This record gives sequence, C-alpha cells and structure tokens, in this order.
Amino acid sequence: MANIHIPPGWRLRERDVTPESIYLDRRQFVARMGGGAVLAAASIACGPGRGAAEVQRGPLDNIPDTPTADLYPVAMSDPRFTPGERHGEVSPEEIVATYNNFYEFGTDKDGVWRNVAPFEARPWEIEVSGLVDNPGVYDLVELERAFPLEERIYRHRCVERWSVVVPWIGFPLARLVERVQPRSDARYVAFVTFDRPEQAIGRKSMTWWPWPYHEALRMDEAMNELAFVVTGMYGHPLQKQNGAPVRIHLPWKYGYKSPKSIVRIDFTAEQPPTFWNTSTPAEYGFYSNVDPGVPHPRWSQAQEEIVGTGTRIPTLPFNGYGEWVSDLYGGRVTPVGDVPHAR
Ligand SMILES: Nc1nc2c(c(=O)[nH]1)N[C@H]1C(S)=C(S)[C@@H](COP(=O)(O)O)O[C@H]1N2
Ligand SMILES: [Mo]
Repeated sequence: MANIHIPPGWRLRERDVTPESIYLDRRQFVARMGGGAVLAAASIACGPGRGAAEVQRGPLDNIPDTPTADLYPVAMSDPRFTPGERHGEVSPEEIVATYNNFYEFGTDKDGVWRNVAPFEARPWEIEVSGLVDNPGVYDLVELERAFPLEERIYRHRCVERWSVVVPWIGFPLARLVERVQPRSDARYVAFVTFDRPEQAIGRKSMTWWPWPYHEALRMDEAMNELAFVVTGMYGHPLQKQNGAPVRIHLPWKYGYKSPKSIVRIDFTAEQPPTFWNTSTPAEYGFYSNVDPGVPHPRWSQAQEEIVGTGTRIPTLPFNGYGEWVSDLYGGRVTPVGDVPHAR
C-alpha cells in the first residue's frame, strides 16, 4: 500500500480531461432556461384547471433568471483543477442537483430541489462589513463582471461520507478580499447566508437551528488560491438547490464549510461562530479539514461513497488538496483542539 504513489489531481493525462461536451451544451442550457415557460404553457393547453403555479419543475429547471447569463459557459478552465485519476469522473448534473444538503429547504436530500421554487435568487446583493477599507453593498452582477469567471472541477466531500465531483464556475475568493481591502487587524472572514422563512420551508419550520446559516475562515485560508466563490456549475449559472446565486466552495474542507446563497461577508478580529460548531460543538470543529484519520464521533471518515455509483474510495487528507493547503496548518490536517474528540 505504502508504495502506491497517487499523483496530484492536476498531473493528468489527456484522456482524463472530461470533454466539455459531456456536461456542457449551450443549446441544452438555453432550453433549460426556457423550460419552465414551455412546461407552463403545455399544462395550460393540456387541461382545464391546471395553471402555471401547479407545474412541478424538474431538478435541472431551477436556474434563476440571471442577468449575467451571457458570461456562461466560461472559456477559462484551469488544467490543474481537473478530476485526475483518483477523482474519477465528473458527477452527472442530475446527481448533483438532486442530492443536496441545504437545510433551509428541508433535511431530505432529494427534497431540496422540490422546495426551492419560492426562493427568489435574483436580483442579489452582498453586503461587505467589518474591518475593511471598502465596506458596502455590492451588486452580484457587478462582481461577476469585475473578475474573470473560470471553471474549477473540485471534489466535494460531505462530512456524512459521500462525495461528488463538480465543475463549478466562479472566481477566487482572494480577488474579492483584495477588492474590499481588509485592514491589518482583520484576521477572519465570516459568511452569512439568506434568511427568508417565507421562501424557505426548512428555515421556517425548523426553528431550533441557529439561523441564518453562517460559516467562517481564517484570513490566510480565505486567501488560498483554492478558496472559490461559485456562481455557476456545469456551464451555466447555479441551480437554486446548489446555492444560487452565489456560494463558496472549499475543496479541502467538509462540505458544511461551504455556505450557499450568501448575503454578507464580515471581516473580524476574533474567530466568528459557525452554524455547525454552535449547534453540535462535540461533532463539528471550526477548521473541519477533511481528515480520514479523525473519525466523526458517530462514524469513521476513512472512506467515502461517490454518490450515484455505489463505489467507495479511500478518503484523502485535505480531500486530496494537501499540496495547496497543508502549509496553512503546519502540515497537520486537524489542528490541535479543533474538535474535542481529535487526539
Ligand atoms: N446555506 C446553507 N449552506 C450550506 C448548507 C446548508 O444547509 N445551508 N449545507 C452545507 C453542507 S452540509 C453541504 S454537504 C453542502 C452541500 O452542497 P451541495 O448540495 O451543492 O452538494 O452545502 C453546505 N452549505
Ligand atoms: Mo455536508
């Protein structure tokens, strides 16, 4: 075992690169964007008493009306961020759009996409607050047009032991941080997500959680080139169930560190509280780097299942991204004291 050398994800052979056409077809995207309207028209034509409001959208029909749709798909795809051998194939969008954690819309993974219809994900603003020279309210459109959008294919590993491989579209979080100019006393970056009980059934009914969902990073983690602000997936803007119109993705951390549908970014001197650490401190730490060596109190983290395949693979330290991020933690995957059960 010890002799098997696993090459880094970006050192790949030609045939490992997923042809763009497999997951991306511009005509399909245009068809999807118009799909809701076509369905609604069909239902009206089909029978009396069935209006547009009753039409059930499909899992791939939840892209909000996006004023920046012209930016998709993107031309820039960094060859370092491809699945490579150990990551296998890009997951089908049908999987990534129907197997979701997004408690604002309920706890049933296959139910999230069914509940997102009332969520108005555009227009969208992000408030930047705290210890920065350029605080204020930024229109998401302005940010999407300010930074070149690029595609990053990242493995997404949930603490529940499943993973998917997703072609995200967005820009490095570092670009946004540079733009708002943190002051020297800013040591952490906190993210707060949308809070609209009337548009989100889980948010409304599960009153015991510390809403709104919130997460945070140390400044050097936020500046790492892997940290990604995501506005799109599979060649088009994000589906609502995947965090439209803007989310974070941090491939070396468990999925809960990547907040969806963010509305505020706050720069602080002290370590901010986080949703899961506040709710269940004995199970979820602040750093939460993917670590096969530190079991969750209720299950091992040594393996993960690739959703939709029935295949299990060994989980890698830092989810396989250690070459980029291990320096941030002095080489230790789980920092001392991050979760009480880690030794
Ligand atoms: N706002 C918000 N963001 C969230 C969550 C959530 O419940 N609410 N769940 C997290 C968890 S546990 C995971 S695994 C990922 C799931 O992202 P996906 O559904 O796009 O795969 O979103 C994360 N971000
Ligand atoms: Mo998760």
